[in-house]
Amino acid sequence: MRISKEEALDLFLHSPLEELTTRANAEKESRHGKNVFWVNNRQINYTNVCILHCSFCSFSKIKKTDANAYDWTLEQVEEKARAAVDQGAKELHIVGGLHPDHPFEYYLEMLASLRKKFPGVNLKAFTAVEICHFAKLSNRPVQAVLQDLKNAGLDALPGGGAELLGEEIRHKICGKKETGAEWLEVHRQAHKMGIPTNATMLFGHIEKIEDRLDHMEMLRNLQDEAPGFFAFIPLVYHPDKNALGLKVKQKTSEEDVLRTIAVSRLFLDNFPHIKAYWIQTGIPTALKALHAGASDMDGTIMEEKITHAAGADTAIGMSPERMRQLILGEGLVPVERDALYDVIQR
Ligand code: V47
Ligand code: SF4
Repeated sequence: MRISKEEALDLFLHSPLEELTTRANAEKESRHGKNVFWVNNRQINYTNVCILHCSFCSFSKIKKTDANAYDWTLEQVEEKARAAVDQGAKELHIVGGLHPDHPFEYYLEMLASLRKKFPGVNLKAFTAVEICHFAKLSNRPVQAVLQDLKNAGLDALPGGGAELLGEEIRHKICGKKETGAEWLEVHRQAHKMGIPTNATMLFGHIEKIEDRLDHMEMLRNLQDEAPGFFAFIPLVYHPDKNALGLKVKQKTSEEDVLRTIAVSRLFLDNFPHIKAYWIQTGIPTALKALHAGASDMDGTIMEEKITHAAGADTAIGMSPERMRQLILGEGLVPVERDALYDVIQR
């Protein structure tokens, strides 16, 4: 039976950790048995120049002239993609800052040329925030933008930019970003057009547990109305070198991460997967999360910039062999997938 927000809050605050994780693990096993999904992928962050300045972000640069600002050419993007595909990548996860100058055609060309050169790889590209930016740039509705991107080769949308969807907390941490309702609308449109997506949640900063549950409820409602989410990804806030870090000195605790994963597995009963994003949780916590409701390890990643700009101390990627060994070491079954959750190898 579906749990309410009040029940989820009670579980989060009062259930002994082991009872909670055991219950979430049973839920995960009823869906996926011992299977743990992972993808051979690469993240490609094509630029860090961004017209926004979210309080938690250490990655973006406002000025193109900043010493650390970069903006890759399509050839450079292609080089990164080739290196990944040569190593067996099945997914390219492409996201970047909101660059002030590139026309919408730049992004279409990026997808079209990658699709042509690397037909076997899934293109999981552009957060809802970027999609809204493209809609403004091209002065066209979101649906038309998504259709053009789909025609150019887009397979799926990643889940970034969701942060926390509730109005009040969103205003506090990223007031200039598109609203929660706008984020949801992009994903609604994508799902209706047959483009699957993910959903993230940035937690462990100044929010209340109620904000997390409000966020999850909005996602659960959208998934009921217009199904299309594959995975929910709790993102652990990292406080180095960003404005929010002046208020929040430390990453949240392992217990908070495990409780969040477990409650999300129980609450989001219409989501196929909960991800343990090892880049942010650290590998030991991600492995514990696999016994607390998570059924997906994201991937090999190869190059991570956003969390590492904010002080992540994990490696920036891992080999497919290590991924398999880590999952096997937990007594679980590694299942290699692509971005659309088609199984490559069990
Ligand atoms: O949207 C920014 C977050 C996101 C920080 O869809 C931060 O499969 C922690 O969305 N500390 C990008 N997080 C990452 C993302 C993602 C990752 C893995 C898989 C998928 C998927 C999506 O990173 C941003 C923002 O919410 N972020 N700054 C920070 N200081
Ligand atoms: Fe720009 Fe995204 Fe960073 Fe916000 S989180 S400043 S939109 S790159």
